[in-house]
Amino acid sequence: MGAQQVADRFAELYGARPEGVWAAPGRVNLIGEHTDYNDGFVMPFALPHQAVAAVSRRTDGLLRLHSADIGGGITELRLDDLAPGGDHDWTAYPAGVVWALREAGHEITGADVHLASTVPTGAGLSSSAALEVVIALALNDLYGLGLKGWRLARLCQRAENVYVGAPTGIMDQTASACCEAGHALFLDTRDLSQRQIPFDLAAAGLRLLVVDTQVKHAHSGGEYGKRRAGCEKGAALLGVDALRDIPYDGLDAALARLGGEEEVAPLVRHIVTENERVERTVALLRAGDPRAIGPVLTEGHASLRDDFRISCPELDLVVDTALAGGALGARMTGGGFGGSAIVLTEAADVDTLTKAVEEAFAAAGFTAPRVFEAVPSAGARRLV
Ligand code: GAF
Repeated sequence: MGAQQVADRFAELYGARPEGVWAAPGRVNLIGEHTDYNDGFVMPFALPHQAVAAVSRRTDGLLRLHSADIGGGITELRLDDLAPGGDHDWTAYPAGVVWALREAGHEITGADVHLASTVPTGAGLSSSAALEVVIALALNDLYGLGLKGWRLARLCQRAENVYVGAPTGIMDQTASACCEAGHALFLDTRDLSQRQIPFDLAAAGLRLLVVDTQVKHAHSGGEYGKRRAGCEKGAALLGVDALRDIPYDGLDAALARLGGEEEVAPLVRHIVTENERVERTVALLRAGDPRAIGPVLTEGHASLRDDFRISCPELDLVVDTALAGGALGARMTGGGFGGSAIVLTEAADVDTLTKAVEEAFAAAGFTAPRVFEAVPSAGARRLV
């Protein structure tokens, strides 16, 4: 989606050129799933797919929103009427950001917005975080708010948690705001410290496929919240602030203490082992051995399927088919209950694996998946 095209459409809609055009990407999470609300480690990278927003300020307290992707005209909202709760459509993401900014004391007097996004929705690739971050960055720049990186991400997370009502962690917004091309972002969600880890798949002769199963999911639904509550219960039973505080070599003792807690114990096991998998992945990439992360990704899938119980038949079929076809590793990515899986493969095997997954879906009677290569791309930025 070109900046010029989005700016031109803005001019048609609002009768003047926009003050600027911004972009914020969706993400793939390489490893570190559901660890972000447990103060743990995550390792996403940005997709080339992005939300692009043309934006101008207003002075009359109105927020006007238009999307190229969703039918309908301009939605006009009064800033003073913005409030969490209620039924929400796509406008809740940009409106929630404006609400969160104003609630944090930033002076916003209105905006005209035209948005266009290439991030697939409901695919576990953070289309909503991309919408939030692109609006936050545009308003930050136009209103000179001085917000950057994780501070911007925190406000977007607040919009999602409180305004939209989805109890998600900080990973997606931070990925969209902070990722860099050619790198994965190693993020400690406890103190939000970050390290950019070089992740140049092409140079290593590798590819990472994203397989969107087309099974739609939403985190405002109950299952995500139940997992989060289960993790918080685990931490409370173990007497720690967050499951991050259980070291990998203390896992057996922790599980022994949770003896009768059949619901909670597997959740604890997933979080503790997943944090260790993120650290192992970072170490392998730093050692220049990207092929070796394959089995770590696959272990992560088994843990999400068996302990965290958030996979689904379509995601499992991608992983099983890819591994049977010689992939180096595969796992579901994102919040789960549908969405996408990732497959790490030798470049030469891309076509064979893609065909194998498509055929397996057809044989199982599933909707045809959408398969594409993910290249670690740039984070949010001003385009014009
Ligand atoms: C979703 C959430 F938005 C993230 O915060 C994270 O918890 C992820 O699911 C699972 O790792 O994308």
